[in-house]
Amino acid sequence: MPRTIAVNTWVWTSPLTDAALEPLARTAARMGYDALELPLESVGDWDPVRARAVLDDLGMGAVVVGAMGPGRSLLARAGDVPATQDYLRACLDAAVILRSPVVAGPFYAPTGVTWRLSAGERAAAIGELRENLAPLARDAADRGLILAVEPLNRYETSLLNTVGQSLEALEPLLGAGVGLALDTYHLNIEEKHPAEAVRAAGAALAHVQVCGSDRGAVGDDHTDWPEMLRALDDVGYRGVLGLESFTGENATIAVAASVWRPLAASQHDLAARSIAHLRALGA
Ligand code: LER
Repeated sequence: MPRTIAVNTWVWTSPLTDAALEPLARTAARMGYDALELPLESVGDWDPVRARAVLDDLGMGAVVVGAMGPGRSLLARAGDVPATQDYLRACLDAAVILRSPVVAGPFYAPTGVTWRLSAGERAAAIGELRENLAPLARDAADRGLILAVEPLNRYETSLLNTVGQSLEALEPLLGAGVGLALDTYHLNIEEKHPAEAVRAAGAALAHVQVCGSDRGAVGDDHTDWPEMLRALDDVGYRGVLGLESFTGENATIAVAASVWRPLAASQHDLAARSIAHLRALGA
């Protein structure tokens, strides 16, 4: 049974708008993608009802991705917690309309903001995160959704870098509206064995993002893709594989993701080569 493979519109543009969505959906469908990952950078950038109509027309699925830009945080030291909770509720509402199974993203602190943490400060931060995530977990569960929380590499966050840390931090909330989103780019930087990290995530795995180890095309890199797909099989993951990379042409995303050079011959090439490689491996 082929997997559902999505491409994130961040491969081409940021922020996503209504005007950009339809042509990108058509491009992705022509390449063979089954679904789009739709980042909601600011509520109102694009209309979920309209997006659903565009995707229905193409027979495509959707995954809503939340963006933790400056000031967005579930930790008070790094941003406005009530505003972030409202934003994540708006993402959940969009996901209901789009029939997205999850809302995925690094839902703890702004992406690209790091600071030193003593063991005591870390424990306090995890406590605060659990407290501020708990009402959102209930909102997600009430809507039949999962907030898929993504660990990021050490240069983009101090808080959750590994699967082990994430499982421990989120343990009281896992299963009831909260799971993990794993991105092979971050796994490659932080995990000793990326496929073993996927196996460790097990039933908590709610979303998977893929790209080459340099954020370029899947298959143009050193990742052991057959082993990664075996690990996903081993944990029974049948959710979406979402290609996530970024255009260097947008300041916000390019700086957070540190895209300082083209990662493929073109963004189109990056997307086309990735799905071709995954399909050739039977995904
Ligand atoms: C967000 O999903 C992500 O993976 C980050 O690396 C973006 O900076």
